[in-house]
Parts: sequence; structure tokens; C-alpha cells
Amino acid sequence: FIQSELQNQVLNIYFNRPDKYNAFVREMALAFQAELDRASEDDNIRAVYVSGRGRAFCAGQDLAEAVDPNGPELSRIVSEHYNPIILKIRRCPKPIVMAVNGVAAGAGANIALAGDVVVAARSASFIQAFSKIGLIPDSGGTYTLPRLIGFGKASALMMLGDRVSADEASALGMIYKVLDDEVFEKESLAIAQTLSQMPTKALALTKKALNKSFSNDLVTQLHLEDELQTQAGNSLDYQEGVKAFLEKRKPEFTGK
Ligand code: LHQ
Repeated sequence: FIQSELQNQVLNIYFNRPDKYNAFVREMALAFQAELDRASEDDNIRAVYVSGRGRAFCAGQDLAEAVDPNGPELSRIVSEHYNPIILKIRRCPKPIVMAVNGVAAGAGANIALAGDVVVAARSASFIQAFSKIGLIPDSGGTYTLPRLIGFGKASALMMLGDRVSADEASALGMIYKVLDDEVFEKESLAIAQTLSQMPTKALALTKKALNKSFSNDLVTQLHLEDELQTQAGNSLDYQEGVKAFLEKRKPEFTGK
């Protein structure tokens, strides 16, 4: 249910259950977690790209599995499938591009929104589908969405469950940008390739600082920046970045 391939230094991960709009079953959730672990641990992977095969990005939890008496119970679906996925995305020391190729619903929407750079094809859409089936938004949605678009809009989208087009999502500040369908795959892959050649350690430290940005006060955040900047300053990529600038040439970052 998950396909992955290493392309240069990018790990491309595809949700691959197209006839079910890439809805998550347990096996798929665990396989996605394993790919995220691999991305975190392998030094040769310097960026991650996540997209969906077929027409959808991901329709969230497979609802047939959710009500299957022999399937995992609801609380385990949250605690063993989605919570670890969101933490693995936010803790991954590599930039993660979420390339939303089609509809992203429920947990599928909130997994997309947890990415570092979220782009969508013009024909894609986002739905906080939970309220329509009597559930609450999970997969970090109640944390992430208000931070992205503000409390009022998040609350309305989560209660009404309205479908938001890619253009609306971009206007709301929910995603980084919209790409035309014809160039979507090529241009979104290129963003991941670009990130993979950037100073990987600095990007990891940037992500660490951003993870704290809405919960720390200013003084604490300034201290954190100081600490993380010191670490960035010790990297070889910092040396190379400054050297290349002074020599008026393109830097060659190694991620070290
Ligand atoms: C699906 C699904 C799906 C199974 C499309 N499951 N088959 C946490 C805790 C525990 C339990 C529950 O969940 C969670 C987290 C969550 O993610 S809750 C939210 C779960 N997701 C939804 O409620 C979304 C359900 N899907 C939809 O509303 C629609 O399918 C959307 C709006 C995504 C797309 O609509 P359409 O473009 O009209 O496509 P479609 O409805 O015809 O779907 C295509 C196929 O995919 C269809 O299969 P079929 O065999 O009939 O052709 C759907 O049954 C299947 N599918 N989502 N979540």
C-alpha cells in the first residue's frame, strides 16, 4: 500500500491504494511509519516527498476497517497509526514535501498539513471530513490548522466539513502554493530535489525551532535560536556556504 524509491537523495513515498482513494488501513499506516523512520535515520536521504497514486492524495482512515469488529479499535487507530505518523513527520530531521495530487480528507488532510512544504495540484482539495461522520479532527488537525489559518476559519472548516479547493487553501494560507495539474508532478518533485541539495542540518534545526514557535515565549525562542544557530555554525555546510559566497560561486552542500 506504500511505494517508495530513492531518487538521488530524495525518498519519494507514494500512498498506493488508488481504488480506495488511498484510505489508510493498519498495514498501510505502519508501512508509512517505517518509511518515515528510514527517512529520519538514513544520512543519504536529505529530503522526503509524499504523494498519492491515482486520483486522490489520501481519504483518511479506511472507514470499513474502522467499523470492522475484527479490526483495530478506534483508540488504537489514533494512538498507534496517526499520532506516531504526525510525530514522525514533525520530528524527521529532513524536510518533507507533501505533494497533494488530489483530494485529501480526514486524517489524509491533516497528514498533508503536517508537512514542511505543502503544495497542491490545482484540481486537488482538502476536507476536514470528520464532523460528517460524528468524529473530531485528529492527526494533529486541531493543533495544526488553527496555527496555519487562524482559529475562526479552522473552527468553521472543522465543524462544517466544507471542501476547500487548492486555490482557496492557498489563499487561506493553509498550503504553500498551487501548481497547475500538467506540471504538478514535475515541479513538486523539483522542490524536493532542491531541498535535498540544501544544507540539511540547518533545515533540520530550522524545523526544530519552528516546532516550538507557537508555544515558546519570545525570550525562550530567542535562546533556542541561539542554541540551534551555534549548532548550525558548526556544520561543514555553513563553512561551504560562506566560502562559496565570498568566492562568488554556487555552493556544494553535503548535508554535513
Ligand atoms: C473510501 C474512503 C474511506 C474507505 C473513499 N474509507 N473507502 C480516526 C479514528 C478512527 C476511525 C476513523 O478515522 C479516523 C481518522 C479519519 O481519517 S476519519 C475521516 C475518514 N475519511 C472520511 O470520512 C472521508 C470519506 N470519503 C469521502 O468523503 C469521499 O470519498 C471523498 C470526499 C474523499 C471523495 O469523494 P468522491 O470523489 O465522490 O469519491 P468516492 O466517494 O466515490 O470515493 C472513491 C472510492 O474510494 C470509493 O470506493 P468504491 O469502491 O465505491 O468506488 C469510496 O468508497 C472509496 N473511499 N474514502 N475513507
